[in-house]
Amino acid sequence: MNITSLHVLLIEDDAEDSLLIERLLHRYPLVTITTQRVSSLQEAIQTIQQGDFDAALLDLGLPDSQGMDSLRQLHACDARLPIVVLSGVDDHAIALEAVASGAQDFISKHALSGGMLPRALFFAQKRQAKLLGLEAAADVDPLTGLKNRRNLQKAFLDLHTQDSSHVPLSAALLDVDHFKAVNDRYGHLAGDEVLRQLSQSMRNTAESPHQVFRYGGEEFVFLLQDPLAAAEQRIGELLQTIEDRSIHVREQILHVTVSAGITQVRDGDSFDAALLRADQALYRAKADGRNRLVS
Ligand code: GH3
Ligand code: MG
Ligand code: MG
Ligand code: MG
Ligand code: MG
Repeated sequence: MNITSLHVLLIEDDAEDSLLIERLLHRYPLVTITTQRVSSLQEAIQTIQQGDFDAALLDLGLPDSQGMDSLRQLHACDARLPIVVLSGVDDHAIALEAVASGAQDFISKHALSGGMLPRALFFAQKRQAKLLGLEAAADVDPLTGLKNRRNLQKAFLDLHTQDSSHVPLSAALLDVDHFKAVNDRYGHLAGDEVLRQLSQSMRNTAESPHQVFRYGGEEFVFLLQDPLAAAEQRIGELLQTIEDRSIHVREQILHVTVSAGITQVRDGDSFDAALLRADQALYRAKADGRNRLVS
């Protein structure tokens, strides 16, 4: 067991209930549980932003908010915080609705005894940590460790709507040249290793705030917070670095090149529109002889 302490936000307006709950939590022998108590939803929302909580215990009857509304507002404030709902009403329908609305668990105040509440919080925290880990893993390409295309559209929108008149954005699509021949000649595992090593060079080019994604196969997308000329220089240097790079795969030394199409994102561009222009430019880079950048 790797959790030895839990910091819990207790959102409860009733002083007696609070005392009882805190006593149950503080007396728990296996995990050190600390609590911070607030007695309204507004206070809870302010406190969440300051503190570092592992879980929240939410009373459904608060002076400034009632029922599922509290749950939804709390969830909107911090979607990562696991919430266990407490209610004075032991109602199966409410319990199901709470869990369906994002609560990790529902506990009736009449059923509070012994280790039940600490256990519920402990498992809520564990489940949430697991879930967040799975979600994070789903965004990462397992071969290269780069971000995959799952959040590409969202990343584009985040950057592009950020006052695009002040933050220019360029998009580049890169494709490894004659990569099929690498696989055919050296084998698929060697091909994988080439992609891994190429992705290291790409990661260096995509230092924050720039971003790189493995778009699929041997294709990569860059979102660069650069006007076109600076973006062209950045990707041009990357292509040169890759051309110069000796890729060691087992006993062999390989050299590969990459072609790229690049475009400046325009006001009102959708991601698809920008990517289409980058793809058309990439097509010309291939047709013009590969190992080059076209805008
Ligand atoms: P071009 O210069 O026109 O891009 O030629 P190409 O051979 O790179 O183009 P093509 O699209 O025909 O081939 C891409 C190859 O990339 C085919 C596919 O087997 C290989 N590939 C895609 N994903 C992976 C991968 O994860 N690992 C390996 N080893 N190969 C991959
Ligand atoms: Mg209450
Ligand atoms: Mg390709
Ligand atoms: Mg191709
Ligand atoms: Mg290719």
